[in-house]
Amino acid sequence: AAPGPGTNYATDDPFTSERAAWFRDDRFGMFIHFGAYSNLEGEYKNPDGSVCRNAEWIMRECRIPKDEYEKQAATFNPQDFDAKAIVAAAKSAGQKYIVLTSKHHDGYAMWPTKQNSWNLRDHSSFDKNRDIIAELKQAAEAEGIKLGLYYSIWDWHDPDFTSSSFPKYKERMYGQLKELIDNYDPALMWFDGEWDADRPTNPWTSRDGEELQTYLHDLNPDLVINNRVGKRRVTDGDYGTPEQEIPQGSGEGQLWESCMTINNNWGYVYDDNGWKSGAQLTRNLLHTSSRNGNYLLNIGPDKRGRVPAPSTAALKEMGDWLRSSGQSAAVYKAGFPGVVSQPNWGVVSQSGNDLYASVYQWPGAGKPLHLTANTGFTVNGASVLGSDQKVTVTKAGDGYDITPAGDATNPTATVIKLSITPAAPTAEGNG
Ligand code: H79
Repeated sequence: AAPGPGTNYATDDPFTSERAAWFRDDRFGMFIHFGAYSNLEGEYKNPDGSVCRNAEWIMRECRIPKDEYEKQAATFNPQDFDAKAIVAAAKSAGQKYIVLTSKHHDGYAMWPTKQNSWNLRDHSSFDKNRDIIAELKQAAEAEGIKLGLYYSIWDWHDPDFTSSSFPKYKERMYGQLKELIDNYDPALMWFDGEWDADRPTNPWTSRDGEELQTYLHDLNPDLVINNRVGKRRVTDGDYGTPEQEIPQGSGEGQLWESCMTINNNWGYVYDDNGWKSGAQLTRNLLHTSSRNGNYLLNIGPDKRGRVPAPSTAALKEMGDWLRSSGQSAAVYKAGFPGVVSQPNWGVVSQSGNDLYASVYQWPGAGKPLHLTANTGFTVNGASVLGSDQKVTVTKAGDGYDITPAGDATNPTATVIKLSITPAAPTAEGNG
């Protein structure tokens, strides 16, 4: 891949394709898990009265017979799905793109596909004139937010998802993907379910992944695609996809995006109250961006399409932090700091010749925060964002001590901005 145009970044920011430049800049997106499973809201009652619990995996994990799963999906009526409200929630969080599950492993299409009738228009109790993906696209576009679509390669519903009749499945899959691109012009495709399932063996191969990328880029060369289009090799897609984890490294030359839930499930579960705090989520975002990653944070609307209020509240808390005192500069268009090591008192990101030290553990007035330098640079100035307190920077040991005069301004993270001049390279390398 050619080096991206991200001249704002630290010098060791990973190379990427030109088409993923917006993705790298944007840093923060909203994931939406919404499908026929949402209609069960996290539990299935067996004929014998026993209850089985799961979210988007409920069809498989609860061994719901296909006809029973189809029967419940026929009552699915997300009449309160409000694309404008969802986009407003994303905007309030500072999220720049949205990725909606157009089809999860249960194979149920959330748009009026012509490939089969297993979809929200033809197999539901929903208004036949509505198309929630079209609604989301329109609402997102109006607010300058990009739309991406999740699509599961694995399909529990289509009988041709087996090795012997796989070509028939693949043809319908290609047909569905063309519909998605023609109808909704997504900026990004998020594949999933490419792995080797135990039974039946997932027939998807690396070769299938390569073919699919070529097919999609012939339709739209700008389409950003995640690495689960293939078998998650560095060469598959535009970026890596750690799930429910925040890696410590900086991606080793590959862009990455960590997807995570706000509570404990992707799909809606009525009594899942394991909500992460806005402060924790904000620190996750800071951690991710300071390691060259994106953060894709999930909401799971209920069976009527409503977003749980605690999700909306957490998202707004994140946006409030980002909007306050210019702190968003520590996240957007910022990345791994080439010149310093990550400290244990917070995280540091770099954008051009500015370093942003997001401090979690404030040392107390007059006590130093130490930064270990990897290469030579001089510090031209330092300030606490949103505060006029003085910050003293002195050379110390293997780097610099930053000593603030006053107290932390923010319990989530207080950002100290340092303007630097990197040392000119010498004959021996970096001086
Ligand atoms: O869409 C979300 C997940 O459904 C999907 N990827 C994210 C974005 C995903 N598919 N598989 N996996 C994640 C990993 C597999 C987890 C499993 Fe399980 C453990 C499958 C069976 C045991 C989790 C727990 C699902 C059912 C029980």
